Amino acid sequence: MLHALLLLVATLSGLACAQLDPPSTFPHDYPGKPPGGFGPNWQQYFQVTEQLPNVSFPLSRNWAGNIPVNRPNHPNDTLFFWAFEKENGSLTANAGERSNEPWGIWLNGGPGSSSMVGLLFENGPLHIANDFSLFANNWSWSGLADYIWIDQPVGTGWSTADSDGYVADEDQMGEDFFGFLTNLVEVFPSLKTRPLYITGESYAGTYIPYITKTYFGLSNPPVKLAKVAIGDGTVGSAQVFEELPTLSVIETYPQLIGYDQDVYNYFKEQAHSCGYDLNLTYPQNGHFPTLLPPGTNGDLAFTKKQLYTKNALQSEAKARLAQNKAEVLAIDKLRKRDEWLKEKRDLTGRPNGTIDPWYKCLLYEEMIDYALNFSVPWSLGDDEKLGLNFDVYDVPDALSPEAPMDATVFLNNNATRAAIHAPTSKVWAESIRYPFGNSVHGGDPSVEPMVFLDELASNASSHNVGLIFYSGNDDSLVAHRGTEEHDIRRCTRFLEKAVYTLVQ
Ligand SMILES: *[C@@H]1O[C@H](CO)[C@@H](O)[C@H](O)[C@H]1NC(C)=O
Ligand SMILES: *[C@@H]1O[C@H](CO)[C@@H](O)[C@H](O)[C@H]1NC(C)=O
Ligand SMILES: *[C@@H]1O[C@H](CO)[C@@H](O)[C@H](O)[C@H]1NC(C)=O
Ligand SMILES: *[C@@H]1O[C@H](CO)[C@@H](O)[C@H](O)[C@H]1NC(C)=O
Ligand SMILES: *[C@@H]1O[C@H](CO)[C@@H](O)[C@H](O)[C@H]1NC(C)=O
Ligand SMILES: *[C@@H]1O[C@H](CO)[C@@H](O)[C@H](O)[C@H]1NC(C)=O
Ligand SMILES: *[C@@H]1O[C@H](CO)[C@@H](O)[C@H](O)[C@H]1NC(C)=O
Ligand SMILES: *[C@@H]1O[C@H](CO)[C@@H](O)[C@H](O)[C@H]1NC(C)=O
Ligand SMILES: CC(=O)N[C@H]1CO[C@H](CO)[C@@H](O)[C@@H]1O
Repeated sequence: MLHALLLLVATLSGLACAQLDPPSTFPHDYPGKPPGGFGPNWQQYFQVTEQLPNVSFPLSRNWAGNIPVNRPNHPNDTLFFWAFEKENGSLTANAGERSNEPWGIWLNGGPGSSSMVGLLFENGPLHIANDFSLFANNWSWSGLADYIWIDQPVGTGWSTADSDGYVADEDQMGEDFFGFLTNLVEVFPSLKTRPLYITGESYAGTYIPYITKTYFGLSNPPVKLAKVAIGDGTVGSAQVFEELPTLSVIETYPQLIGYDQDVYNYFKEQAHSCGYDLNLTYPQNGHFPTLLPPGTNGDLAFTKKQLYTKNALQSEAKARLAQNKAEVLAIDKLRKRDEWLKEKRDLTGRPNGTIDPWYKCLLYEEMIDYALNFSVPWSLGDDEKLGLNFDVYDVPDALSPEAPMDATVFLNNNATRAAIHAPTSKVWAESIRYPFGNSVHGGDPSVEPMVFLDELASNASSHNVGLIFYSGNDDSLVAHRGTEEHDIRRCTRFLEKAVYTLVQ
């Protein structure tokens, strides 16, 4: 179960690049929609009472649908939620009741990934098997507390947005989130005073700190935040969560480099040249030096990375591998690239340039390409049918073929859609390239939460809100070493508040 939790989730599918405006979508009005503002009378409307296809096992009572974020002039900007209660009556308790019983929210990342993936493959009560049948997950987090999976920001998953209503940045994301919560707690009034745990993974490592920051700025928040927990989160820069930890990933899984000591020494020296071998102590005195962007060789444009799904990352790696092979054949280019050798360890003795200094500080890309090209079993998978067999989120998983982890069949089925009150104005996609600022080419313009983590931790201390960062051992993309680095770097004074869990 913890293993499954670590699968992170995002793809580039969804929005076609050809279209200029992001799509306009809107919620569907199902029969029995109450008139007027939100209140407990909406529980009946949202309750999932129709039979879900392929679900032949009992589920706790659950509610689902779209709720507006209260953004002025954007009535179709909504978030989609699917809530499962812990025990009969717990989520429908009256205002002020069960005030010591926590409730939780789960968020997937992306940016632009649906939290339905977390629900259906990681920590929810119903799971989809490889053959698209459904089975009960007996270890759902809804067995611990009333739990709600939420698609956000607006326009993600089953959430809706008009074509100029997508969030501009993370601050707007935070405002939208509290607009939604303000309405949600009118439907389930006991949630106003019960301790809230906001949990999520991957790019939720950017969302959750911004949501928490927004919360601390509200004079009268609609909920009572108790803790936040971020798994394998992108709290810092891509360099810190991706490039810097590469050596530690290789040390954990030396089979990635075929146990080759020379190759290991090369990566080690490269990590040192790039300033990635920071020695962490607790308590840490002072800040670490600033790391320079690794993409300085101009050949691999290095922008703040979108976190892809396995499939998208694999095709990226595949493209790089193809390019690599072509370049190995082009002797002139190779010679040109060999000029890098002057400043790096001399590898001329190695056959066919098996370690390529051209990558400079892009150690993560180099590690993956190396494994795909030279290390069994990954090197066996260079085949369209087999896939590449490199699961960036779970290094020891070399399944061939990869598990499909595909929720489109279940969620886009009309009976499912109607039962969970999902929109009819869109097709559910696991992930979209999120169109920040309503531009299909827009990336996230907000600064990384690492920049305000000190202040966030200080606010959290004074509000008695716990911050939990946890990491999976097998995730190479957002690896634990990066989490240790950014938290120790920024939060030494507050580390007593943080819990580090290395999930085996
Ligand atoms: C759950 O509680 C409701 C009232 O809150 C009741 O009508 C219903 O029968 C209960 N269901 C089960 C399975 O206990
Ligand atoms: C889940 O629990 C049910 C009821 O206790 C049991 O029948 C089922 O086998 C369990 N499923 C798994 C995968 O353990
Ligand atoms: C909201 O959706 C409705 C359809 O339900 C549509 O008629 C309306 O134009 C949309 N509003 C905006 C601002 O996009
Ligand atoms: C900290 O709290 C103050 C209000 O006391 C708020 O204005 C500020 O945005 C918060 N900052 C963070 C990073 O939480
Ligand atoms: C970290 O420590 C190791 C040995 O203890 C040393 O080789 C390395 O240079 C140190 N890194 C930095 C950045 O000081
Ligand atoms: C990758 O491996 C193949 C053999 O499997 C070899 O022909 C090719 O040169 C290697 N590529 C690089 C970049 O070394
Ligand atoms: C239901 O499960 C079967 C496999 O048992 C699968 O073929 C089918 O696509 C599933 N349907 C839905 C709507 O999930
Ligand atoms: C699903 O519903 C839509 C209308 O909302 C309809 O056009 C489509 O044919 C339905 N699909 C199936 C398989 O019934
Ligand atoms: C320069 C060099 O070592 N070239 C070798 C690369 O690998 C092929 C086959 O694996 C050899 O034929 C080359 O001699």
